[in-house]
Amino acid sequence: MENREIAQLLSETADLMEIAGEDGFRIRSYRNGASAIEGLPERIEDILKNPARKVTEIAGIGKGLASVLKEISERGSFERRDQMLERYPPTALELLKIQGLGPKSIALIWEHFRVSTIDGLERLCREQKLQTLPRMGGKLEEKVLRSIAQYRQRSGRFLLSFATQIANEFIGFFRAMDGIDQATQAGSGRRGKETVGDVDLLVTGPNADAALEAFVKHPSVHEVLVKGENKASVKVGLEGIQVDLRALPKHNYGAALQYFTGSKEHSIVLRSRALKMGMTLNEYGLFRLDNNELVASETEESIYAALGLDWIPPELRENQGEIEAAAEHRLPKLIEASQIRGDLHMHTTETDGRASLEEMAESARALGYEYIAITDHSKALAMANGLDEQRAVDFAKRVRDINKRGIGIHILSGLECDIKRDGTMDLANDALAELDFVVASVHSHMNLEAAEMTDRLLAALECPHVRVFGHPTGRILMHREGFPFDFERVAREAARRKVCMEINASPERLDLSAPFIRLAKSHGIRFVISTDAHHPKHLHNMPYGVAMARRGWLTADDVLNTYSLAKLQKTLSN
Ligand code: DGT
Ligand code: CA
Ligand code: CA
Ligand code: ZN
Repeated sequence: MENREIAQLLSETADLMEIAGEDGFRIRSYRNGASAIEGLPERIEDILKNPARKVTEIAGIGKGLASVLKEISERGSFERRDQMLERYPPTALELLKIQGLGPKSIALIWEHFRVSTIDGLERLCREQKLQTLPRMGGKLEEKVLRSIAQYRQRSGRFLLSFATQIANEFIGFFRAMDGIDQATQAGSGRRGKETVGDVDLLVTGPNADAALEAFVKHPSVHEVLVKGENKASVKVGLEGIQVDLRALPKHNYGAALQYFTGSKEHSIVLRSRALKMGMTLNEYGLFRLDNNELVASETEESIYAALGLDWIPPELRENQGEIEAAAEHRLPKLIEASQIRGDLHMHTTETDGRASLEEMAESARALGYEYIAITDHSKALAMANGLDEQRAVDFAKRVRDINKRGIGIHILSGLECDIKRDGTMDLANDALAELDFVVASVHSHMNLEAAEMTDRLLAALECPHVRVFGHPTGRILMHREGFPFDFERVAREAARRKVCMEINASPERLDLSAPFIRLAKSHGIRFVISTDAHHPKHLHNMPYGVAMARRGWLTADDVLNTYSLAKLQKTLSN
């Protein structure tokens, strides 16, 4: 079993225990265990098999969890999970994803109506039976019905980070086989879309057929949906994400890669361009219409070139003007992950982060960064123990001392300052003035009317110390839409005041999305791409933010954290 799957068993069990109203200690230990295991570079199963090792070496795993892990590796489940599954059907877990319903309500609904499915819950709301339960009313029924509709819309999709992880596991597996020349991800994952419906993979090489055979027998495959001569589709892992694999001959790999990368909208325009040029394009190649002669098929570059186009990076293939730009040789030189020199949004144990400043700095240094900004929360986030003015000023001084001493990477003293409901900053100006880097973010009152939210954000931009507008729309993928406001007005004002917009690389946010990035850029905005790390392992999420920037047509020059420290500081002081 992969670490990811083991972690999932633990967190599912914790969810079921929460529904059962069990004590918090055990639940927390399962959840902490799950997150420790997910972040582990080694496989738990390898550690368990090694007599010289103990899983209790891992921070977050005690004796109790160690025996649970042993049991999981032996039989794929553990006693506590089995008990919980006897009490509540696994479908109850799905109800936790409906906004407006907590674990207690789910338990109550199960006890009264024996309902544990989305369809059943929908019926209860329509028949106005939910409101017969204590503390539930007609308003809640309406809210739950809305949440169910939203849930259905987004379900069946997966976060880019999750799909990438699955794709990379298989690609690594194929590349380790003999006789495989290439293994590549195609589809929406290759285009860096923030959520994907399924994972599309291509392999080529003399042993591509063997790769197909090995694919359907891979241990993480739970179900084989289709198995043909040169393609197969399977379901993987407990989440049941679909993975499609195609085994191809080398001579048409480029054509297949182009076809299966999509998007469909991009390919449709490409095909009509081919037709106008007397050619036809399909997954086997580009052919002349008059005599069926093959024009190009082995590489994507040769196909685009034969169509009179520069090669178009996958992230741009959404039929948003990229084909015209490629024809006129004016595609932007997109930013690359290797150009990132620092990370400008992260948290530490001072507030709700899981590691100290020194640990975060060391991990960032190991990534080759030149600088980071530590941006803990401000006091409005009381639950996170946010900084008040005194702590912020003390922190700025501490950072100056650390930089003087030197720890191998430059630290900017930052703050993620809450934007209060009225648009004022959570901390007073004289405290903010002590800091190198203030990110202003909305974390509360997200349900304002658009006009009020716009005024609030415009007011926030008036604070002269704000350098960045953090996770600007507040969206949480597949969970919460961004809050409504007049984005263009705010972008124009931010550009005028030289406030950057953040592209938050946290996989659940990826906020801003590509259309907003392009819109903001058209108003002169510059950007930072930041991980918002709450743990050293989150620093590795940077490429997802870079993918959004690329989808938004950004170059390195548009993104401040590709600059050298000297240039960054100069830009910030202007
Ligand atoms: P997803 O999986 O929903 O996130 O989106 P994609 O883009 O990965 O779509 P998917 O997996 O259905 O198909 C992969 C690619 O294959 C798609 O981007 C373009 C190509 N493709 C699939 N079906 C069609 C089709 O009916 N027409 C054309 N032109 N291309 C298709
Ligand atoms: Ca796909
Ligand atoms: Ca597919
Ligand atoms: Zn935040």
